[in-house]
Amino acid sequence: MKIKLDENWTTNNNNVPLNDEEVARYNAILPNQNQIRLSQKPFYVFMHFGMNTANNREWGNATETVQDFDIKKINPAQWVSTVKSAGATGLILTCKHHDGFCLWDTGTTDFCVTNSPFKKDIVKMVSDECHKQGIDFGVYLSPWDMHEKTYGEKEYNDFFVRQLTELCTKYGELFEVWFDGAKGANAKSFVYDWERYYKIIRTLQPGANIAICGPDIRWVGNEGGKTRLSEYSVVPSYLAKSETIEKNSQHCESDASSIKLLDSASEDLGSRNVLKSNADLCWYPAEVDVSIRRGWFYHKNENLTVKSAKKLFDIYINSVGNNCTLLLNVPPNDRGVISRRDVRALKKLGKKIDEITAFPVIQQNFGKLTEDNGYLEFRFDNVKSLKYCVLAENIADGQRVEKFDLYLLKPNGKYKRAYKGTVIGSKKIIRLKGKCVGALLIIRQSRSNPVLSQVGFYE
Ligand code: FUL
Repeated sequence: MKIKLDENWTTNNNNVPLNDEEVARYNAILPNQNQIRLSQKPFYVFMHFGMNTANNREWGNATETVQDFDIKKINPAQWVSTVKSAGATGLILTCKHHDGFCLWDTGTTDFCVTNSPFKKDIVKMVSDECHKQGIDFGVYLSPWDMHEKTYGEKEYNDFFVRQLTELCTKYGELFEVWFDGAKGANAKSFVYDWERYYKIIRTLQPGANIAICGPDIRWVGNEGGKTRLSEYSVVPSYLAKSETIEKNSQHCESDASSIKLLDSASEDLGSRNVLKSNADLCWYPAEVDVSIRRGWFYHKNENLTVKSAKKLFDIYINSVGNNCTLLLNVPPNDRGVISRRDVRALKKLGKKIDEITAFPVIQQNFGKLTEDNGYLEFRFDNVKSLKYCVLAENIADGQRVEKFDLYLLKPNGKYKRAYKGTVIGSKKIIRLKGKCVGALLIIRQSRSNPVLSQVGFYE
């Protein structure tokens, strides 16, 4: 293969401007502190648990009663230790799904867990356990509520704000609030007062990121663990508008667990081509939400659909290793524990994640590359069988790299291209194989000088 080693960002930047007004406009869009923290803790677990667990359903049907919640006990200590064994750092609980049943002791409705045979406040039990075992706690609160009578009337906004306020004040610090855009096709139409909801969260939980129908975290656009080739964090602001998100969300129960492939229209969200025609831009990084099983809630007849550790690890590489965060759903079962099969897969996943960086060959923080840094060359002290290369940009300086190539220097003295990449962002994990004695990283295209906080090679 002929290698064009002479072209890089310091020579021709792939024939696009390295610095001009447009580039400065893109690079002025930066993550806030909460979003930076998010990028440092990019893997956390979703737990779908509630009325649907008891009734073996994915969505409720508005006929449920508190008596239907006949779960006898739960084991939050096991939930949280399972999360930790997978290497995840947070847990988001479905405090209220579309059926409207609240898992906490709420003053807003009788339709809640403390009026059920279970009696205890599950949000309290789970959040206490997260704090005890040292992981973050977050809440999912479904805006669509098929049980609440005021849904569809403007009073519902007050009702929802009261629920949100309870969750934001009674359960300690929240790291994320997840607003689902899903709603049944036949449900009453309703205009949510999003700005009012956001204000409550900003005031009561200033450290929380607001996801999906929210301004901080973007839904990747499918629930199958897929990501785009280039996941940009700087995108047009209209993507964060609730109307856009609601339109793209689920509208029927059978949609809920389906794998939607990305359509080509939405494949490119943040290239220069897209950004140049959009005046308003925002920092809106993608989150991949995907279930370990076919459905979001536990169903006994889906025990055989538990994804293998290998599959989960592929999803991890594709998400966390592709400038996204990963929200992996692990539903506790109707006996109040996470089933054995899931536990086993998660433990193995945790081991695989640890192994990525367990045996470093070289790890370097370059910071801002200067005009001399056209190629970053690495020589190893002997022949290595590399397994991973991990790259990261310092996103506090924005998302800059648009194209790069990674070459490995083979023992015969020849370079072989191991990877052709686009964006790097908060993390890029590249799987490698074969023997080599060195490596060469060439940034081909960047928005101003690249700022690399990490280049690591691992055996
Ligand atoms: C969807 C919901 O309809 C599913 O039940 C699930 O909660 C998923 C995470 O979001 O929109």
